[in-house]
Amino acid sequence: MKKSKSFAFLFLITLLVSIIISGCSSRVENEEPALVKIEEIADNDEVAEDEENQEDIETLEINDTEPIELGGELSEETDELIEESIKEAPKEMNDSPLDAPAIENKQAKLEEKSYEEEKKVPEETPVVSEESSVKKNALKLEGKLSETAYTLDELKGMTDIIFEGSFYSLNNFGTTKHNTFRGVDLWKLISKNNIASDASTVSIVASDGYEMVFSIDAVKKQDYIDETDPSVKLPMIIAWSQDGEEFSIDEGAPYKLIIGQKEAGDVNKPQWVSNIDKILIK
Ligand SMILES: Nc1nc2c(c(=O)[nH]1)N[C@H]1C(S)=C(S)[C@@H](COP(=O)(O)O)O[C@H]1N2
Ligand SMILES: [Mo]
Repeated sequence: MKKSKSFAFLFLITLLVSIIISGCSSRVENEEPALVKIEEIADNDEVAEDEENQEDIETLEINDTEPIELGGELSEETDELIEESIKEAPKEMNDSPLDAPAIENKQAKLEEKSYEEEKKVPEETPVVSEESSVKKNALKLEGKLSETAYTLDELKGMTDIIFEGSFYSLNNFGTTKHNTFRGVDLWKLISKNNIASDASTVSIVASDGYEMVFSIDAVKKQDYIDETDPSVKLPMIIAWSQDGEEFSIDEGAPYKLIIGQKEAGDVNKPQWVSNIDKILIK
């Protein structure tokens, strides 16, 4: 019996070699993959009784979409496989010729995987759209507080914490400007959500990854200045409009962090985070 298995294995190798030689430049499209021929041999020799082997054969048969390329990369791969089979032949042949690595074609493995994954999908998975459960263009508050997300309309409804005022900006190039912003007082907004007593920083994170980190004390501060006007005292705000015009949603949620100056000469414009994705308390 062992002798006939050896013969079957040798035959298999011979077959593979002849496939490579004859198929070097040919392309088998959507036909039986060459390796499926193993099944025929196996059936003839009545050695394909092992269920695992049957599964391997089924997997090979699933190949009905991707054409198998013979020659080029695959033939190199096949060469390797043959070398491997020869090396491991004695051990493998004690089980069954079909366990030989020759059928462990990488493509077959891949298909086996996706096939297995397909099989695992329950038949009636309820499809819940993420869009329906997540508020669109919401301002997210995350981290050490009661996490929440506010829509623009919800923010506009918070009349108790709305702040509108003229802010002076100075950027790195010395450019200065005055603009009127309308939004909510950042500290008062955070305070509505049970901020943890050990929270120490507030990160303002934009959808493009731009981020500014402030200490809790910096966010609490309600007396940022405008170096051109000593009468001005400003809180940090999350604004949704500038000079009466709402921010566009083209590049993210329509919120912008606005902060005054700590002292005269303070370059505050780079701290104005546009398109805020979330406010993260740490
Ligand atoms: N989301 C986001 N906000 C940002 C930046 C950025 O790259 N991404 N750049 C900052 C810098 S360096 C400056 S000077 C100002 C520029 O603001 P402006 O685009 O309104 O001129 O935005 C600040 N806010
Ligand atoms: Mo900048």
